[in-house]
Amino acid sequence: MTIARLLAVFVFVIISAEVSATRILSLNPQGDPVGFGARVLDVSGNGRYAVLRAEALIAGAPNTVQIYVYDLLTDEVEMISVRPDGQASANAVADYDSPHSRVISSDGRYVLFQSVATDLVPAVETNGQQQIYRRDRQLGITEIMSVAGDRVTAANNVVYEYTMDCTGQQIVFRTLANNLTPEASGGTFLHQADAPPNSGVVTRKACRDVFGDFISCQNFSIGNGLLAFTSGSPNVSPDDPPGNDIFVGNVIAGNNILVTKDVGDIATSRSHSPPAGDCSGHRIAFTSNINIFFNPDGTFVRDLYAVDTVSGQKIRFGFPDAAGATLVNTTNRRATISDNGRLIGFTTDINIDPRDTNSSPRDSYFIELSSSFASYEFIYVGHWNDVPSDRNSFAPHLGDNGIAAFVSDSTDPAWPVTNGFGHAFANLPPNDFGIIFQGNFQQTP
Ligand SMILES: [Ca+2]
Ligand SMILES: [Ca+2]
Repeated sequence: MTIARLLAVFVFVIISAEVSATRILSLNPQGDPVGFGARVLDVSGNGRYAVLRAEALIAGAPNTVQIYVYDLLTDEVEMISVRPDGQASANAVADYDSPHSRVISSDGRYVLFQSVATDLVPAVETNGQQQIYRRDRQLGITEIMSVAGDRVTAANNVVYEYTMDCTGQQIVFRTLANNLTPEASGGTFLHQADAPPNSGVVTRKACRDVFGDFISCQNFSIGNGLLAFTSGSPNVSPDDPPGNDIFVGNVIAGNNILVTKDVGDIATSRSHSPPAGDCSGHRIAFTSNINIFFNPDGTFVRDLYAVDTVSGQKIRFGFPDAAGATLVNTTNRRATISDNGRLIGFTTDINIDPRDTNSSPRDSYFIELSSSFASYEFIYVGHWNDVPSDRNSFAPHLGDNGIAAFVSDSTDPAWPVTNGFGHAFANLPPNDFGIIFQGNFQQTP
């Protein structure tokens, strides 16, 4: 295994206060905030499509939670969790348990979701389990992804988290099912959606240790055949310290690189967020309490990091003052990343931007990295046309063009009246992103 070269990166930090604009996405056909609010699951790499989980966003939709794609260019909303005839599935879709990871391909064509419904792909016996499905928006078809190599035998036990790569062809999921591969055991599986049927590479187990044995791994992201994950198993890499760690490895063969490598004392308590990976698979963002880089506070507090496992570059993101205070904590423990790896979404209780004057325990921001990794800039997301949320803004997901979709339950009069439910909002990219959807963002509530 090649040991990545580790480079110290000296960063130059800017706070952006450029004018941007906000709009609400989770409206019903009458133009009112939809009942019970919405969640933002992802934004496509091209920045055009936001994936929402909500009730009845379009006319004729049932009052059950379904998956929708909001087209930020045309304002069209498309239901994703549909039967072959295009009508809503009889069942609500499952909650989404891996909010750091990708569920829409970069071009917006493929969308991944989980449901217990039996009417999405009626020919498949779902064994009474929630299964993973991929909607092809171009062809208007839905296929099951949590299946054996015959593409018919569905998982026979609980399916947990799921994600896919930027092309939408590599799907990773975790399940207790023992009927998917010859190993006849549960674990994490890679489903190659475009592999020839019965080719032997349609569905395979993933995550191995240094001995080549399959291990338990969780919280994954996948890009270009590289899997970022956490595992508490021993010997995941040659230098694996005791306890839970983040790794990036070849999804088939193993050959894992330890990402959460301690600088100085080895932390006995190891708490990490899920690693969020870009399309290349070798750049990830995450939070961790261990010190993987020079850390001004010298203690085991949680920090936000980005690591590139090919170049060896690492950055710890701190508050832009001399102390470099940590941006994150247990409440603000998750990070997201854009498909191009340049934008990193996070939430913080620190009012970094001058417009952010609230006392909210979490507000949405993202970091724009320069292409060289040598500098970065903070962009404030969780506001309504520059008015800060009076409550929380969270779950920022980012298009490569700087479009950010997030959730807020704000009730300040400057915001749409949302009855206290968390709703989906989109924030216009600041000036320097090259505005492509500006016309759509000139609306006021
Ligand atoms: Ca370990
Ligand atoms: Ca704030």
